Amino acid sequence: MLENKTGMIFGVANQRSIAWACAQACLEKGAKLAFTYQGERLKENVEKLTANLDGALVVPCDVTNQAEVDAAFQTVEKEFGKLDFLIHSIAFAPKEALEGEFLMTSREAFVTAMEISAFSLPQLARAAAPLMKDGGSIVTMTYYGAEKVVQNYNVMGVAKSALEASVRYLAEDLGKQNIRVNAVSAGPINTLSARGVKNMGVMLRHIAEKSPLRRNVEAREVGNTTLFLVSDLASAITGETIYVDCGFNIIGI
Ligand code: NAP
Ligand code: 1JT
Repeated sequence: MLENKTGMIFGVANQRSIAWACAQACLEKGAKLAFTYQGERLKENVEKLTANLDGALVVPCDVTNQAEVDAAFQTVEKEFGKLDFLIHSIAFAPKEALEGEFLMTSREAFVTAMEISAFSLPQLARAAAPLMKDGGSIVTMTYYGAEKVVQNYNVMGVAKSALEASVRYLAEDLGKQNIRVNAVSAGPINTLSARGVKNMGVMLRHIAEKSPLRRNVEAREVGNTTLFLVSDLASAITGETIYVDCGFNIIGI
């Protein structure tokens, strides 16, 4: 399904990362991938995970460093010649902003969360578009806290709202070039990011009880929906946020 297609994946920290599940789904369907990592700390992890993949690229890319972003896309252009899809699976907010009241969010925490979790999408889309010569597909990861108040999600919810709105504006801008832009709204998954979150266990149990499917979502399932969105099967879908959450978001009381 993705034979002859090349993709760039941002946000693999370890084997539990949603980005890694997306990568596996795409690799199974024949895609050639470039992985980016943030900082030396994660270099070894990503290199180990990708060691036995055919023709995979591994490049550093901290989105707060524009020179690194430019260099990453230059490497991909040089090695792959073109890009068909980009998977954005990056978010960050200081830990203290993900507990207590949103009211108390510092200027610094707000700006950091918005820069890394929201601005990075238009930033990467702008760099990717010139390489998407035959059109393309961009997918980002979001969460329900963008839309409804979820205790402790706080400034990340505000950043995810900005991210989802960015998906719509980018879809309009890039539609002319046959580049589609969508978001996957995943239910909570126990990844490295989520591990630091207070009451994650309580939330996972609540969803296992209340969601229509009576269970939590697996990263593999988020990967499969992302595969669908980057493939030609989704050729008329753009600007959307698709829920992969065992139906939890449709429940009122
Ligand atoms: P993860 O494995 O920790 O992935 C988050 C990634 O973001 C890490 O690779 C992290 O690198 C990267 N990142 C942070 N700051 C960065 C920067 N300045 N430049 C480049 N990369 C940076 O956690 P995950 O749960 O898979 O998260 C992936 C995406 O899914 C996020 O957008 C998250 O909001 C979204 N999501 C997660 C859930 C969930 O419950 N897990 C639910 C819905 C949506 P470092 O480790 O170096 O910081
Ligand atoms: C970040 C973190 C982004 C955790 C994230 C995230 N996107 C989803 N999650 C999981 C989550 C987090 C909270 C939550 C529900 C789900 C942590 C590091 C910063 C980026 O609240 C109920 C807080």
